[in-house]
Amino acid sequence: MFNGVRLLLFALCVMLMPAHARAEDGYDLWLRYRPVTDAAALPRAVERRGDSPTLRLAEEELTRALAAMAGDGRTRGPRIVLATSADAEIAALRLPTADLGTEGYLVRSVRLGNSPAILVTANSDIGVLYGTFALLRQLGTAAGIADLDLTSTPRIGLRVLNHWDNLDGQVERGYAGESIWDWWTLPEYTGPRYTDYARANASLGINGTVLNNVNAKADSLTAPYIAKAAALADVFRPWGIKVYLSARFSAPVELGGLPTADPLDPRVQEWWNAKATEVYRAIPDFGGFLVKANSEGQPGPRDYGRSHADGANMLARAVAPHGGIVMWRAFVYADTDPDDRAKQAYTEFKPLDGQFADNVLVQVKNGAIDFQPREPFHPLFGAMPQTPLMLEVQITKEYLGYNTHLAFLGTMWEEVLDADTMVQGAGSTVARVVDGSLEGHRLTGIAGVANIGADRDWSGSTFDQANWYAFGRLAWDHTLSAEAIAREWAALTFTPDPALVQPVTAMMMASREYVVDYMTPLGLAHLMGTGHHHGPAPWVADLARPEWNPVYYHRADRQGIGFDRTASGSNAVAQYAAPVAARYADPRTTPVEDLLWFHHLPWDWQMADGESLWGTLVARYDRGVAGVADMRRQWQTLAPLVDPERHAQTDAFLAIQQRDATEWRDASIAYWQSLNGLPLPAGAAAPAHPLEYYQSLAYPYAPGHPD
Ligand code: BDP
Repeated sequence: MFNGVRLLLFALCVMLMPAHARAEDGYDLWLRYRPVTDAAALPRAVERRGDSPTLRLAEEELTRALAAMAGDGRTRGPRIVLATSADAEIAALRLPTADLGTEGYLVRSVRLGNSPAILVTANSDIGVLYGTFALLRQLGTAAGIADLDLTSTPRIGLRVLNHWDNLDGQVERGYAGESIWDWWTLPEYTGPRYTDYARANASLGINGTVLNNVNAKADSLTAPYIAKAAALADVFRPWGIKVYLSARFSAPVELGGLPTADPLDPRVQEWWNAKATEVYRAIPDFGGFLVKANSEGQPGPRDYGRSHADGANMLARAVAPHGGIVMWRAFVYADTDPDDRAKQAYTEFKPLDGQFADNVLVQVKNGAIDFQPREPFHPLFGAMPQTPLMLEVQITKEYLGYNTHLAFLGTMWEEVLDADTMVQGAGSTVARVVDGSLEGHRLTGIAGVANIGADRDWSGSTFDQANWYAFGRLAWDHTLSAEAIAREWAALTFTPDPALVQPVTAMMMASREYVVDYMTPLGLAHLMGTGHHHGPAPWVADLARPEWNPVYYHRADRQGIGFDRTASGSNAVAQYAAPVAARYADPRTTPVEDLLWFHHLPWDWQMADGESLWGTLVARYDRGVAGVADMRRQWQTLAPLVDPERHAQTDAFLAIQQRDATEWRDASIAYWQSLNGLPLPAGAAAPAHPLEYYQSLAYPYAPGHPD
C-alpha cells in the first residue's frame, strides 16, 4: 500500500474511534465529560445573554461538555440560560442575587419565557463562569438536575497558587516534571497548555497565581520578564485569574544599582514605586507581590535593622495606587536565634500586629515548622487580630512522599481549618481567622504551593490531581468536608459508579494518616533525609545549624523521646490562647497525635490505654505500613472500573509507596532501638536490615531538590 493511502486509512480509523477509546493520560483532570447513561435528561441547548470573553468561555465549556456527555444520545432536558443579574428578565425574577457579591453564583431551575430553564446567573461574568462549572460538577457526578438550586459565594477572597518555579524551568519541590512556564518562548508563544491551566483553575474558583519561586531571582522584575508575565496574564484574564510575582527584596541593588535595599531609604522606595508602575503598565490588573524575606538566606529588611512591617509596607505603598496587595511570608527562623524554631515566627511577627499597611496580608504556613505530615496549627492564627493572615498550605508533597505516595491532603487541610484557636472562645477556628469573619477583615486569602508541572497529567500522578482539586474547593468554601470533596473528585475523575466512588473515597480519606503513621507518628516531625527530603534519616546530627538536624526535633536518647514545648522546655505552648495552651501543657490532655510534638516522655510512659509509648510507637508504624498494603489490595480490585493506563500507574505507585513505607518503618525502629536498647513488642517484625544499611542509602538524583 502507498504510504499516503495507509496514512489516510489510519487517520480515518482515528476519527471513527469512539471518544472513550482515547487513552486516559490524565490530561483532562476532573473535566473529562464522559458520556452519561441518561443523555435524554441532559440540557438540550445553551442560551448566552450578553457578550464578553468570559461569557463566551462559559458557553463554549457547556457546549463542549454537553456534546461529550451526550455521546450519540439526544438531549431533551431544559435549556441553560447564562446571564448576569443585570439582564432585565432575570432581574424581574427577583432572585436573591444581591448576596452573591462579585464572584458568587446562583444556578437554579426556573421558568423563563414560559418554558423551563436552568439559569446560571451572577453579578459578574466570572460568577457566571463559576456557576457553569458548578453545574457541570453536578452533571458529572450524576447528581441530577431536577429542581436545581446551587448557590455559592467564596468565603475567602484571594485563592492563590504559589508556583515554586525557577526561571531555568526547574520546580523547587516539584514532582511533576519541569515548570509549565516556558519562559524562553514567552511572550511570543502562549501555547494551549496555559489556557488549559487557567481553565482547570477557574473550574475550582482559583483566582490568582504567583508565577515564580519564593526563593526569587531579581530577573523576574526585568522588562523582558515583565512582558512574559504580561502574556500569561492576558491568557488568564478571561478565566478570572490574576498574576502575581515573588519579589526579591534586594532587587533595587541587583537591578537598580543602588547601594542598599533599606526599605526606609527614599531611593529604594522610589525604585519600587517606579517598578510597580512599570509592572502595572504591562499588566493593569496585576495582583501584587509575594515576599520571602530574611528566611533561609533570602535578603530582607532585617539586613538593615528594619522590621518585616517596614519591608512589607514599602512594597505595599508601591502597589497601593494600582490596587495591588502584598503577601508577606511569616516563614522565618533566624540563623542566630537559639530559641525553639517552632516559636520564632510568632516571636518575630506578633509584636508587629497593627503595623502593617491595609493592603498587606501576612502569609502563615499551616504549622510552625514546615509542612510536615502533621503539625498542630500555627500559633500565629488568632494572635494577630489586626492583620489579615493568609493561610499557606503545600499541595506538592515535599514531606508526604512526593508524587508516588497516595496521600489525600483534604483531610489535613480540613484539620487545620477546623482547629480552634479559642482566642475569642470556642469556635474561633483557623478557618474563621483566615476568612476574616472572626476579626472583621475584608482582605482575605489562602495560598497553596502548586503541584503542577509539565507532566502530561499535570501533577505527577492521578491522585495528586485530587490535592489540587481539594485545595481549590476548600479555598472557595472551607465548610465543604474533605470526604464530600474526595467523593466528588473520584466521580469526576473516574466514574460516578458507587462501586468505584465508595472504595476510592475510603482510600483517600485514610491515606494521609497512613503517611503520618509510617513517617512521623505521635507528633514526631522533621525526620527526613537532608536536602531532598526523601526517606527516613532520624539519625542525622551533623548539619551546620541545630534546627536543620532531625535529632533537634525528636531529642531521643536512652531514656525517652519528644520535644518538650511545655514550661519545663521551650514553652512554645504559651504562644497559644490559654485553654489551648493548658490542653497542650499536659501529656494527658494533649491529643495523642501531637504527643511528642509537645512532650519529651520516657519510652515506658503509659498511654491512656495502658500500652507503653514504645509499644504504641511501633504499632503506629505497623498500622501505616498495613494501611498502604490495604490500599494496594483495594486498588487492584478496582481494575474493571478504571481505564488501564491510569490503573496501572497508581498500581505501580502503590508498590513504590509500600516499599518506602516499609523502609521508613524499619529504619526508624532500628534507629530508636539503637538508642533505647528495648526489645520489639511481642508480634512486631524485626527491621529487614541493620541500621547501617538504612544509613547507607543515598538518593543523589531525587527530584525537586534545589541544589
Ligand atoms: C521548605 C522547602 C524549601 C522552601 C521553604 C519555603 O524545603 O524548598 O524554600 O520551605 O517555604 O519547605 O520557603
